[in-house]
Amino acid sequence: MNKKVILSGIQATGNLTLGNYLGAINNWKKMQEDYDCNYMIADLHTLTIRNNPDTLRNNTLDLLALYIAAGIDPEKSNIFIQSHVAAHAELAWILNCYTYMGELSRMTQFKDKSAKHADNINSGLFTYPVLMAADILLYQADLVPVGEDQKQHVELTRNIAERFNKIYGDTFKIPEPYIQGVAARVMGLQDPTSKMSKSSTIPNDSIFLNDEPDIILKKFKKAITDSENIVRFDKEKKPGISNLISIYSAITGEGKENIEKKFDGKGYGEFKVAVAECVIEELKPMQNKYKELKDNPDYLEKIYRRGAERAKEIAIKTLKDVYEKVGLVW
Ligand code: ATP
Ligand code: LTN
Repeated sequence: MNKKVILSGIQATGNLTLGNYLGAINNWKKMQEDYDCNYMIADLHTLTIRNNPDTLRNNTLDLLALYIAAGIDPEKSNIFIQSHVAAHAELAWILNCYTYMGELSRMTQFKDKSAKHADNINSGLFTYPVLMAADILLYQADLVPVGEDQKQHVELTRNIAERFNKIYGDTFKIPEPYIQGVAARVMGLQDPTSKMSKSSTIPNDSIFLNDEPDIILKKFKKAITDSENIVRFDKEKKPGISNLISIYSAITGEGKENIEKKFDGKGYGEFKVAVAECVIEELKPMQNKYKELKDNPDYLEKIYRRGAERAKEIAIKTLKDVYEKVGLVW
């Protein structure tokens, strides 16, 4: 029986956070046995903000090392760099012509990012979700494992694909977002009302995957909570402590009620240390493996070259079909 196809990616914008790990990579790892997995490093998407070229190159390889260190096995999953497969940019152009300005204006990420980078609201930022749709549709993906914040983009992808299929007949598989786990939206430690993000400028708001244990402990100790001092899950009234409970639950596998019982009468100080300790333990093997891989650029190059070849084979089939359907001479 044919396995279902997965495609997902992360932008190469620097240090990954605990949010990226719990919301995305950790789920990717679990899917490798049962699905045909394609995991991409979204370097083209990164160009929507201004990057230093050397930093971007470095971040791209860093992200590749991190995928592997986190347990994405290149023998089981196809790992590749988005810009190595020209079909992504080619299909994105075509899909742009089947996407409406009104749809793109409603995208929450566009609104957030244009507020953040008011001096650089470029058209790439606006059409960012169309490139993402091309990423997904080229591989005829069934499922797209992402964090909660990307659900809207996958829904737009479905709309574009359905619109295209309606005009030209079956061309694209209609993908589903696959959002899993208690930590599908990890919130900032200093601002628990917005998501933990790589590009957050608030000090101590994000846990980075390469943070040293003492830094992780310090950040959790400083996490904003409330004055009740009772470990109880209540997202509305107690967003800070609820976020910490979700993180602890995602890592240990313990249910929320169990955690509330376990820390009954213990206060926030003790709970924060327990959360920090489980995060430190979870990240340790990945941090060690990552350091080894970074010292082995030849191995990394072998993986991304092979990944690009495999990805091209699949992507070109879909692109050719689309070119023929819209009337381009192939
Ligand atoms: P940036 O700050 O550069 O916008 P980001 O931290 O939001 O980046 P992305 O590259 O946009 O990260 O996201 C990569 C993946 O991680 C996506 O699947 C996204 O849904 C997931 N993700 C990002 N932040 C979180 C979070 N706080 N909680 C859960 N999942 C998250
Ligand atoms: N926009 C995504 C990254 C991304 C992606 C994709 C995710 C680019 N292309 C295709 C899933 C499928 C983000 O996480 N910010």
